[in-house]
Amino acid sequence: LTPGTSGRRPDPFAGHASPMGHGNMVRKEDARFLRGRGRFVDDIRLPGMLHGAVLRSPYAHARILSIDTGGAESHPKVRAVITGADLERRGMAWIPTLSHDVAAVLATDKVRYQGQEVAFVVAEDRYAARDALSLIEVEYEPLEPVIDAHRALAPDAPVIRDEIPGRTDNHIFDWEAGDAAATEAAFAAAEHVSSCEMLYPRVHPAPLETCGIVADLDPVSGRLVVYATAQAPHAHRALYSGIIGIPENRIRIISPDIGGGFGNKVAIYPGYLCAVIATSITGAPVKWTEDRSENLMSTSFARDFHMRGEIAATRDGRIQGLRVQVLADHGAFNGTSQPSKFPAGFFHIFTGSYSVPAAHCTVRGVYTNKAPGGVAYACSFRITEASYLVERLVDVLAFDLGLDAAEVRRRNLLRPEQFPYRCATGWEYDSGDYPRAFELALEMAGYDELRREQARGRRTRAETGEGTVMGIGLSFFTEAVGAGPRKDMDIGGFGMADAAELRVHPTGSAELRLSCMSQGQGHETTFAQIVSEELGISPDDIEVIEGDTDRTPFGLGTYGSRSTPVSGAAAVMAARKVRERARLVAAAMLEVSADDLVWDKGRFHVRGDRAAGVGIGEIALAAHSGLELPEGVEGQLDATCVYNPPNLTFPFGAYLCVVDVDPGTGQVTVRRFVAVDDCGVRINPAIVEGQVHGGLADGIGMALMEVMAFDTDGNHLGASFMDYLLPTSMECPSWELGKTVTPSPHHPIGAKGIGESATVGSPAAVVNAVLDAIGVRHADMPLTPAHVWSAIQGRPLRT
Ligand code: MCN
Ligand code: CUM
Repeated sequence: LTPGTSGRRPDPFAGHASPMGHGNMVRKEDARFLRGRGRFVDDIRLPGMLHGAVLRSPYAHARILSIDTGGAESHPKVRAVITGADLERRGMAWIPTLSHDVAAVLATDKVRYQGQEVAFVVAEDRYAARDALSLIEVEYEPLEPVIDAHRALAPDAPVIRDEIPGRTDNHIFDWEAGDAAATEAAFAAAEHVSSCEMLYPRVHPAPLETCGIVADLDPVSGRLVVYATAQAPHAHRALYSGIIGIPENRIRIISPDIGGGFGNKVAIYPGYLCAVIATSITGAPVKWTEDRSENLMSTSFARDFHMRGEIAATRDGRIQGLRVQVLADHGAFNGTSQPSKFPAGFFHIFTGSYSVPAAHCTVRGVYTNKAPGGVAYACSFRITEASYLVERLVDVLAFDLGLDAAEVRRRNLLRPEQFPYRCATGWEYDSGDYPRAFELALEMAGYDELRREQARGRRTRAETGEGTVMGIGLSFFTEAVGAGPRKDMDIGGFGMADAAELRVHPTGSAELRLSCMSQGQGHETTFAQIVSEELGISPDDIEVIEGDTDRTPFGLGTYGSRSTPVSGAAAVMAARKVRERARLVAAAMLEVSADDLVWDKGRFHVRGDRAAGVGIGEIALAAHSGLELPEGVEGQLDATCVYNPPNLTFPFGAYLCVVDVDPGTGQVTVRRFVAVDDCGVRINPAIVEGQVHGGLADGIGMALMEVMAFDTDGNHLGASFMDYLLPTSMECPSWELGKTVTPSPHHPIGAKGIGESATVGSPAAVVNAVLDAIGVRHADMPLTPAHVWSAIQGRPLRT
């Protein structure tokens, strides 16, 4: 990491190297991260800055009888105390969500989940703000909480959202996809039907950096500057403007470095709005930073899908139909951040990677006394749930028919000639060679030998009653990332296109301004590589600018692994526009026709005469010089592209997990994990592998230890990392990665997204492996030792 060197290192993929020029260059951003020089929201300190703290509800469901803020207000360091009543007077106690609902900013009538925001204290320092919280007296009348999603629908269940006139139940929406009649017919005609109830438990993205904000309203200019952990700065600006009524041109959102997002930092949280209101009340900048418990208890959770899946097949395991009913626990407000027309996200891609003639799903959303959210944690808008469902069902089918799980997959995987493939629920998969990736994973793992080892182990155990049991779990996933075509999807009314602005400076260095936002994915490196590949400028000389609405063009930000599919494509197209301008400038420089020029790695030369040429650096200088340019050719070298993707990209992968289970204790050890990913053309293979490593660790976490559990009173049982367990290197094996490359036909460089693939694909492989080891048909995640042990005893625990 010597400053000024290109940071290139030997390519471990030499032989099948990345088609992109600078392949595995080390991440530019690591020079500051590894030296502790990252700049995160909590590092922002403005002169005269005050600190906010949130008073939260101890109850899951209670009526607020009174709030007395007198004690807190008389604290010598407290500058302001804000309650729901204050917000009500400003018309801001409730705000619209992206899912056609409203959510409370500070509770007025009732609290609806434990940890809900009740009041906001602003003080001279963080300690005083926290101390003053205990001086606020709130009188609550506890109400019966609704914690179980099934109970939410009972006729006598308490109505959580009784502030909505005429509301008499906790039902939010019913949604369906696919062809019900065709699916019914497929099931009626099927030789075999397997079904299974399964829960994808509530989990949390749990980034190491919690959410935070510094809001600074200049009372003279009326300009609001917000530093925040925002995955989508431009979307945030538009939403703030709509909510607080300051025109967008007077709001600047700055996302500095983000210490992990994983979907947790897409939404606008009450603490942010309170900080904005607090700066307007006090005239001083206000910082609010969540602590760990606040993050785990109150911000976007993920999953909580109760699914009943059915699979119809022939006796030899050929799938004829898939059917699923979902009960979706959305918490107290429907606050999922996803394309507006999709109340269950992209769950309807649940036919997965298989040729399934008929499919149908229904999703029913309900309110419960839990935090809102639902779409987070590398979920690709609920493809995590969809992928888990189908991969579990295929294993259940194999179990019921007494077939090998690999063989059942082999019989049903989409074949290359079926692409582009329109699945039974309407998605058009862009490209894929599934059997190749699948066979590669089996070969890397030595599948047949593993099965033989398993058989030997079972015999030994039957004879001696001793030893661990080994299991092999498979999954094959299809992702849909890069939302999305404007005609098909929008978020809060905004079409999902993103822009890139590229400027090549006179001396040949460049800057690329993007609307997406890295949270650790390495955009400063990979987007520079994209432009470098198109223009021949060294990636070290290309500055990637993100996360500042004053310095970047409009776009909807980073989630759903859309940066490469959308902003990446925009960057390519902007660079190609610059190249075309450069061609005209080069033609003027060389006094030849532009048509006679040939582009060769950063240089135009005259056809047939390699020596007669000019490099991109010389062209850049000339473009800014007094050179006479032809009529209609603008000087300078810059371009903008707003990219509206024609389709999503469909990365896929084949995963195989080997576990050893101690039947005496239920302890699971992940022995091996083979992951073959295909995300089309890889821009930076090392970064892609890093993304996969992270997602595989996520999968082990969710499959074996992560869960946000509640007691019957609605108390959150996982409000710290002592209780909400995250996987560490101790639980992870040394990953064995493989790849195939099937370019996306519609992306300008054939790249597909990768950021969430492994999180989507891996949980099923781990669960399938554990259940294979213990010979149990189904048990829900997380497969903690207690769950595994109970499942072995024939009494699976519910989460
Ligand atoms: N990349 C590549 N070649 C490809 C595809 C991607 O080199 N064919 C590179 C990209 O250039 C980028 C990275 O891989 O540097 C991820 O790209 P992409 O798949 O486009 O995903 P995004 O950049 O849009 O990231 C979002 C995705 C999501 S939605 C979650 S959630 C998640 C994830 O990324 N959160 C993360 N990975 C994360 N990784 C880290 N370290 N931190 C998070 O918060
Ligand atoms: Cu669903 S988590 Mo990511 O899309 O930010």
